[in-house]
Amino acid sequence: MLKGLFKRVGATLRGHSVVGDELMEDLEEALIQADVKVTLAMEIVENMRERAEKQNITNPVDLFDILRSEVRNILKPAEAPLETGAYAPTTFLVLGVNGVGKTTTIAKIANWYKQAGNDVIMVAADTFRAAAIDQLEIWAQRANCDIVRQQHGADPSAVVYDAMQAGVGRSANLVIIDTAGRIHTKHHLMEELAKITRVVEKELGRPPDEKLLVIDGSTGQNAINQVKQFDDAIGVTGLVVTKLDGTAKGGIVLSLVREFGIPIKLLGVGETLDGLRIFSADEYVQAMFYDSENGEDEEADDLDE
Ligand SMILES: Nc1nc2c(ncn2[C@@H]2O[C@H](COP(=O)(O)OP(=O)(O)OP(=O)(O)O)[C@@H](O)[C@H]2O)c(=O)[nH]1
Ligand SMILES: [Mg+2]
Repeated sequence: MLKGLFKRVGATLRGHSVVGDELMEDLEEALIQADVKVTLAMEIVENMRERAEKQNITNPVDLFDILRSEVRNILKPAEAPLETGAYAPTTFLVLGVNGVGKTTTIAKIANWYKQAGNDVIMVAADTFRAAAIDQLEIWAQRANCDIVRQQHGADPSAVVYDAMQAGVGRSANLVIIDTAGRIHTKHHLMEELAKITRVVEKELGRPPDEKLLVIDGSTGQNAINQVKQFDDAIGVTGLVVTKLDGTAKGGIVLSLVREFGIPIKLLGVGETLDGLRIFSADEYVQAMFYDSENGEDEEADDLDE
């Protein structure tokens, strides 16, 4: 599903006949174009230069292996499974600015747990946007999960309180909370999200097991500001990077891992319930470089199984 995100990087390597300064400069530029932040692109290229020299590499195409291992080394520490609570219900709070794919991701996660035989409650705590509750309701039907909701405009914390009562009361396996991407002001939003976490903590006896921040993979460097803001205000335990099936160039994932060290838990690779992948550094690298190396436009289907 990920379509050789690093296509241009591959084209750069193939477009040179010798390994030298010019290639390295072009490579750095290609990485930056693929949403790798400048300092990290410089670091990757510098490491490659050193390794190429040590190994006496003269054919640019032989740099693929080195680049792949550099990228893998950056991504590997970001692998981590979703947390499970010490006692039921495991509770996930899903955060992110508007339109990044929160609700869709929640439906995918809910469906995944439900398919594995779990009792899942979806929580409609985005009460700000008029259509949000109905949207979650439709997904709950598709995933065959329960939903806790109130009317449009209700206090999100009150919805979460109801959901925790229900979830704790019947020891549901998973409670997953949808939140608003935008309300009156950013400050209000962060306050509201903080209040929701306090309600979970009070009712559950521990904070949410995951505070998952959803990032649109095609956002570019602005994603760094988003992570910073949510992490400062709420604390983020894991990232979900969505829309990697689209025009995303993939480098933003490297930048985020390097900048924050927050695990990447899941990837979104489609608009339907099955468009969710567990993040694996190896698979991500394989998918990124797939058509780069082959010089073809075929899709990498490694993550599509
Ligand atoms: N191609 C693709 N589209 C996605 C993916 N995830 C979500 N989308 C689409 O992105 C759009 C927004 O998704 P939502 O799940 O409504 O996003 P949201 O963050 O809940 O948005 P708000 O509730 O408005 O803040 C929809 O059109 C989704 O189908 C993905 O992994 N791939
Ligand atoms: Mg939503």
